[in-house]
Amino acid sequence: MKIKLITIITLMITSLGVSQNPIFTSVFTADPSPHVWPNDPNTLWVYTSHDEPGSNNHYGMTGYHAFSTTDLVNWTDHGRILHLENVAWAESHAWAMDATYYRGQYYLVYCMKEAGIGLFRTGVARSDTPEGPFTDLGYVKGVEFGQDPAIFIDDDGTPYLYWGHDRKCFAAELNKDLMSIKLETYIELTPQLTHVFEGPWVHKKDEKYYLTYPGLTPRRWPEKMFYAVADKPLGPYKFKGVFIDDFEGQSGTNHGGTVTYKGKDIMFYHSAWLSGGLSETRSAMADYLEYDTQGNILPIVPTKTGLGNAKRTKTTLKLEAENGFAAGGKLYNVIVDTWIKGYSGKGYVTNFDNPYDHVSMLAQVAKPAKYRFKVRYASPDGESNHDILINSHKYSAFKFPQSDTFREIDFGIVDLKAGDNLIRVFKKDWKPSKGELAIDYIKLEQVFEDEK
Ligand code: FUB
Repeated sequence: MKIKLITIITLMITSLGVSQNPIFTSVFTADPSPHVWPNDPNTLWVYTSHDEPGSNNHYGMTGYHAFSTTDLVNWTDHGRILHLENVAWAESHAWAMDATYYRGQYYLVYCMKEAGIGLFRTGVARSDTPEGPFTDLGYVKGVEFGQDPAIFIDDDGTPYLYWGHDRKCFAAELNKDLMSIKLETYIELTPQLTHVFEGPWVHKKDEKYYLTYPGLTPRRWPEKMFYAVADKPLGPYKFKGVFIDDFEGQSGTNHGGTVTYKGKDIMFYHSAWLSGGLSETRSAMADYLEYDTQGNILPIVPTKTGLGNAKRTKTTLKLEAENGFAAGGKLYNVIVDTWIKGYSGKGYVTNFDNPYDHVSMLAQVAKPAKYRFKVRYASPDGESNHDILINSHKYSAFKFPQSDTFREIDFGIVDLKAGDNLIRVFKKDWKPSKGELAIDYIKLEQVFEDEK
């Protein structure tokens, strides 16, 4: 009955065309971590973990995504930014994460189970761009059972780490390399956080520290979101109460964080709305967060209109060719170059010299759907001919007209399947091209039923 109701709600939302929740409908996302980086107040970033379509459990979670927007309606999914495969010390459970900007670089702080012993560790990965891909640096020393880490940098630049699972929550100041905690600052916050289960997140407002967390009232799932307030980052915290109660179509877990964007506070969390009520196949949600005059958080009741722009959110997957290898694809006999100027990201892929030379990029989506496929390229020496394979389907004889500079070309609508899709741009095997193709990025734009 519950599943039926969710399906009806989802259909109504889609047909009204105004849905802002779930915020991303192209891919399953959980544990959202929202941020505005100090050097770019116009862009909102959301980092998420990723649920595999069809799995409906957390055990097979393997990687993370980054999303960005400048208008809360049009979102870019920057694809997979870190995967279990890229973390030598880990074996499974790419669960909740957080991100931070610290001393000029971007960090992802995440949890995975350590290979061999199966203990949750808090990993740290770094990138010089907010969209990654991120490179693992190892796990934080001094943290055991490091599930659900959240990092908070105070106004004076001091970094703090919070983590917790299974009805416990801990915190400590981090050393400046973010790779170990200051043992003398380590504190268990559990007794201060009534009902705490996991997923702590700290934000500061009006000189107060707010610790929000998913919790369970005695022996009762699903999780609700609670909060506590302190005068210092490591407490003592005063328990305040629940601010996201049970709601229709929620998942067993809840988890999220808050951000101030363009003067408004927004709470990101997750539900099971996109999967039609499959409890462990989740999707990120966003609603405004408000306080009363005493600084108490007002209850949030999840709404389909979400951030209320009267327009449905639309996500475009943008995959930088030069990141193909780190983000689940491959560079086969091609190289990354920077000679032709005007590329986006860190470069482009070129030198498709021989038949079968190719670049592949990974597109992860929630459901079988149609996407508009665009490629940004240059081909200074003349037209170049290439095959494009989406999974095993060959969209052959793509012509890239001569272009000295990078430009986007629209190749029309393509089909993606639920889960992992490999998009491969091949050197054509039968007809030599005059031009030397340079691929900057590919884009896959969501196409809604009423837009076809
Ligand atoms: O997403 C996997 C796990 O579910 C997270 O680590 C928990 O907080 C819960 O959301």
